[in-house]
This record gives sequence, C-alpha cells and structure tokens, in this order.
Amino acid sequence: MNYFCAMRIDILTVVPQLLEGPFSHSILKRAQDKGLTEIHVHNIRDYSLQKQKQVDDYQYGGGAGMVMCIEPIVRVIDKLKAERAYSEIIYMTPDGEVLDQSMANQLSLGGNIIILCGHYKGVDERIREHYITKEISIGSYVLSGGELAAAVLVDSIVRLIPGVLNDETSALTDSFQDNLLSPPVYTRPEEYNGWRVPEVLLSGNPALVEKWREEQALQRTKDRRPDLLSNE
Ligand code: 6GU
Repeated sequence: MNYFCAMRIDILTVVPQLLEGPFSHSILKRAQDKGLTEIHVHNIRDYSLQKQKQVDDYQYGGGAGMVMCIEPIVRVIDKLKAERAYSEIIYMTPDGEVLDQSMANQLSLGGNIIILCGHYKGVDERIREHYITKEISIGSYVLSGGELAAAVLVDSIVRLIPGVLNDETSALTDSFQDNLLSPPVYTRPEEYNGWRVPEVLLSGNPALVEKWREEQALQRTKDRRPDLLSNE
C-alpha cells in the first residue's frame, strides 16, 4: 500500500498568464516532475456565467475600482472541494498576516491548499468571511495583484517538501531556518583583481571553516537583521 500523497496547490486568478513562468523552471519544475507536488492554475473567468465572462463589478456604495464577484470564485472552490480535501483556502492580500519562514514550514507539512489571488479593489468581503481560512501578505508594500505574491508563497512552501531539495540545496542551511542569515560564500578563482578569498576557507580544516561560518552568520544577522535575534 502506498500512502504517499503529493501536496496539491490550486491557484485561482484572473490573470493566469502571470503564473506561467515561475513554476516551469528550476526547483519548482523538478518538484512537479518528481511527483512531489501538483500545481494547478485556474482562470476564474472560465467559471463566469455572464455573457461577457465578466468576473468583477462596481462596488456598492460607489467609489473607484472594481470588486471581484462571488459567484465565479465560489464555483471554482466548490468544484475543487468536491474533488479532494483542502487544509487551507488562502487569500493573498496586503492586509493579511505577513509571510515568514515558520508559516512556510507549517504550510509545507499541511496538505492541499487553494490560493485565491486578489485583483482590482479585491474580492467581495463575503468570500473572505465564508470561504477563506487564511489571509497572507508578503510584505508592507502594494502589488498590482496577488499573483506574484502567490508565486513567492508557493516557492517558499514547495522547496520545503521532503525530497524536493537534495543535499546541495538543503533547506536546513537556508537563511532564517535557525533565525540567522547565511554567511558569505566564495568560489574560484582564489584571487580576482587582488581580492582574495578568506584564508580560512582554503585551510582544509572543516572545524575552523564551520566556526568561521557561524561567526559570520551571527555578525551578519546582528548588522542587518537584529530583529531576528530579539524576537525569540
Ligand atoms: Cl498578497 N497582494 C498584493 N496585491 N499586494 C501585496 C501582497 C499581496 N503582499 C504584499 N503586497
């Protein structure tokens, strides 16, 4: 019996073209090729019953900007939920909880997810009240839509699924996994334009190298992101 079940990610958007590139190359492509995850992008417009395939409308109360309608979004979500179980239905929005490594870690363990990308002025609030289980932002700035944010979220999750990364790309040595930034890295040549690689890295002494890397990681974190050291 095989209990293995790939994590499935379904992304709902009105601009699927924006998500064609990010999942078709490198680590995210390999994760899908290995059968470790399935990423499906759905065009919400395909679920509109309006003659012009409309997916947005004017906001009640007036004001500039369109709002994404409930009906086509509910139609996609209900169809997906009838096919399999989902552990989260996520809405990408600048007023959501800010993504960090611990959130990515949790979602990578958690099972199938649906990600709704906001556009225009956002979605009808009733979708958020009755369907969405988690709202995520990727930082304190405004993007034109949730698609690029969704790509960031998916990348941060998928690389953590066991088997996606190999030893060379291991997530265990990533910045943030231990609340530390990564130390500097060097490759050939040993000297370029008079700039030498730190001698300790050429010493062939793994213990010394490890000690140097830990010191550098700590110093870099103190200099650039002291907040990571204080909010334990
Ligand atoms: Cl998730 N969406 C949009 N539109 N802007 C953002 C964001 C999300 N996260 C940060 N800025």
